[in-house]
Amino acid sequence: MEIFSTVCPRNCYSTCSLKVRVENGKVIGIYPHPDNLATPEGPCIKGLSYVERANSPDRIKYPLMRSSEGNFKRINWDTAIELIADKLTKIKQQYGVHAVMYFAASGMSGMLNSVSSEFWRMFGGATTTYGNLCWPAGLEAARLTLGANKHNAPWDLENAKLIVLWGKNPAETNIQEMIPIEKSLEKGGKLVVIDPRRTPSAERALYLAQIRLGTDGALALGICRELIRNGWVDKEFIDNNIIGFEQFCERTEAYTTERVAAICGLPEKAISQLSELMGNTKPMTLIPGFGMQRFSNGGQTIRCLLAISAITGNIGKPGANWHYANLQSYVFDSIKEPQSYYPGNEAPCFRRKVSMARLGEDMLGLTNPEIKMIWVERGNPLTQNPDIQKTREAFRKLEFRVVVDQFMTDTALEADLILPAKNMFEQSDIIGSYWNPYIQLKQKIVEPPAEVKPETEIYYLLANRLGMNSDEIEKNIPKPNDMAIEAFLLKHLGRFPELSLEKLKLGPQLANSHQEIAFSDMLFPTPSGKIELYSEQARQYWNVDPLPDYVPLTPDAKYPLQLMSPNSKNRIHSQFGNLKIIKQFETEALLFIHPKDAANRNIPDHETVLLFNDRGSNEVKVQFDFGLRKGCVVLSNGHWALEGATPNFYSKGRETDMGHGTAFHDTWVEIKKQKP
Ligand SMILES: Nc1nc2c(c(=O)[nH]1)N[C@H]1C(S)=C(S)[C@@H](COP(=O)(O)OP(=O)(O)OC[C@H]3O[C@@H](n4cnc5c(=O)[nH]c(N)nc54)[C@H](O)[C@@H]3O)O[C@H]1N2
Ligand SMILES: Nc1nc2c(c(=O)[nH]1)N[C@H]1C(S)=C(S)[C@@H](COP(=O)(O)OP(=O)(O)OC[C@H]3O[C@@H](n4cnc5c(=O)[nH]c(N)nc54)[C@H](O)[C@@H]3O)O[C@H]1N2
Ligand SMILES: [Mo]
Repeated sequence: MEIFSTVCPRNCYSTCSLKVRVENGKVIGIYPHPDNLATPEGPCIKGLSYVERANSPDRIKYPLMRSSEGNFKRINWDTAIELIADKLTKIKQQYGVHAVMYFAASGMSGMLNSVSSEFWRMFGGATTTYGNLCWPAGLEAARLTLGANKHNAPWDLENAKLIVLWGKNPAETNIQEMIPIEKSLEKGGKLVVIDPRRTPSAERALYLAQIRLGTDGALALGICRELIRNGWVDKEFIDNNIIGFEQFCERTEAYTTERVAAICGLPEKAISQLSELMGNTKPMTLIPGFGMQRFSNGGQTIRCLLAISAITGNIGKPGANWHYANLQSYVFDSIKEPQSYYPGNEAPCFRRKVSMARLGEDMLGLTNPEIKMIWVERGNPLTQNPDIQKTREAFRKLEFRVVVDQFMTDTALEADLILPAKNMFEQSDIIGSYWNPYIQLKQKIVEPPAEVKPETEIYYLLANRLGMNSDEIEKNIPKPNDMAIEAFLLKHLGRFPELSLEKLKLGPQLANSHQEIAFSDMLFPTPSGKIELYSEQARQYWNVDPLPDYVPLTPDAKYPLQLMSPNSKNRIHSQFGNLKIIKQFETEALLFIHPKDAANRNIPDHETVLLFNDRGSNEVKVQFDFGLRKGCVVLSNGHWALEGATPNFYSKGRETDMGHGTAFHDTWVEIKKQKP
């Protein structure tokens, strides 16, 4: 029996450090790792379920080929590599490299993921994606305003006297954050939640504002107007650190309490009370979530919220900061940052790209050459990308589809060839985080089962089979052995000479450059060197108003209910839901609805209804929720299309106003009884 230190590599704020017990080459126990000050109490139920997941009989363990009857048949690696090499060569010769599409998403993070892009670059290029399903509207909004995305260390939250959870639900999506929130409350701090749902995060809140979806920009501008009118702003901080304050004051004038109340569907008193709290309780930490920026107006909304933190001087101090994303240890996956999509910043061989948000539509629209083949890894686009019917249509038009995954997902089921993917215990990698500040080693602690191979090895075999230049292979793709992987990791750690693999094997490490209190030096790397409430770049790059602005959504008159699809407690997107332990907590997909909205349609609780709009229709069971704002319904994302329940049957392929994010929540639907 041995205990190893490692880290959860899922796309999740917490990025928990873990201790893992291994016996006879099997993972048999998961425990807390006390050295991580941000995640001292151990992981969530998903983290604990790794014992089942790692040893699951449902794992794909061999290359699988679709037979002419449509079933999958086991083939050996030689045949699989030969087949892929043959397809790649023929398609490249006949149509050119851009007829091949490389698609990767966020199923597994780590530094080694860059090997995949290197392979496709060495191939001569490929069509790939730009943008992101997750957080880029907010990232870009904060980058335009503050110049960088970073926040105080998670444990600093206990120093806040006021915490505002604005469209974030950490009790489910970042459970470790609830620890410093509780500590702040114990010390007399106050918690405010702004969310159309009464989430578990709101249980201890002093105030819950159940705002109308997509109207947060107006609320923030209304609050700013009150702050300015009452003199509850930090004059000295503004004079020293902000540009555009005068113009911003003018912008807020139209957002009277009365008007904002009507736009947001809140009582007028709520706006004055929130303003008074935010203007007079210091220090304040404002925590905007990622859910709120999944709208066509998401980026500008986030800029409106950030103005509250800025004009009250709640930036760069203990207990006071803008807590969106902390990229201080997030140094390895630059592909996710919006700047990498700016014209001129991309590698020329990848210049042909399709929007992550409009995947299906864009793939179908490409000509000269049309896409003939796709390679999918670390992603499940037929569950997680919007407008699944379109994406499916685009997939089905292709000649050849390769999917690398651990399980038989919606996307794997559409493949011609499935390659088995390693899991987090089967290959070492370096993991950053977007919340906790540590750099961590995800250690290889067991051998991959049966014929599972990590992507780096698959690419190594393919590169050799394709006869790529051996010096290039040597330089860019680590050989398939543990020493070569460690050497690769060490080489790429180069900019952190203070970190060694030996140190990282013991547990999480902080880089020397880590700033516990972000922006405490008052250095803002914007063009002006100040906080830019007025941003010329906002206009230049995204053609939006240079000032923060509220832009109303355009509802769909045919479908009166707005569909929200937040993240769920017991899954990470489309992962974990297939495990027995998770099924105990979530037996089936449920559509949450306010009882009044249901009564208006004569629908009783627990009834199976038809959920529909122009893009799709499916049966789903309703669950009454008195804590939900009327006019919206909730179906969490990550349910498999196979089970008929993914919200992405209904979402449109639409980008956010900045950052090339995905406007999942600009979705309207209707429900009706199956049997009238
Ligand atoms: N358990 C679990 N944890 C996760 C994940 C997971 O899938 N499961 N995923 C990880 C990832 S990749 C992400 S992006 C994060 C996201 O986690 P969060 O930042 O918490 O984002 P969401 O769950 O999308 O939405 C958060 C809240 O926003 C609210 N909301 C929706 N629309 C609006 C609006 O118009 N105004 C306001 N004020 N609120 C609104 C929703 O009701 C929801 O409660 O979680 C990470 N952590
Ligand atoms: N309607 C709606 N849709 C949403 C959202 C929403 O709020 N509403 N949220 C969006 C957000 S925030 C995100 S981040 C995305 C997430 O969507 P995706 O990025 O697609 O992430 P996951 O579903 O977590 O994982 C994708 C796949 O990666 C596989 N995988 C895990 N590890 C490995 C590995 O090492 N190698 C390989 N090859 N595969 C591996 C998993 O088995 C899984 O099938 O979903 C988005 N979709
Ligand atoms: Mo995400």
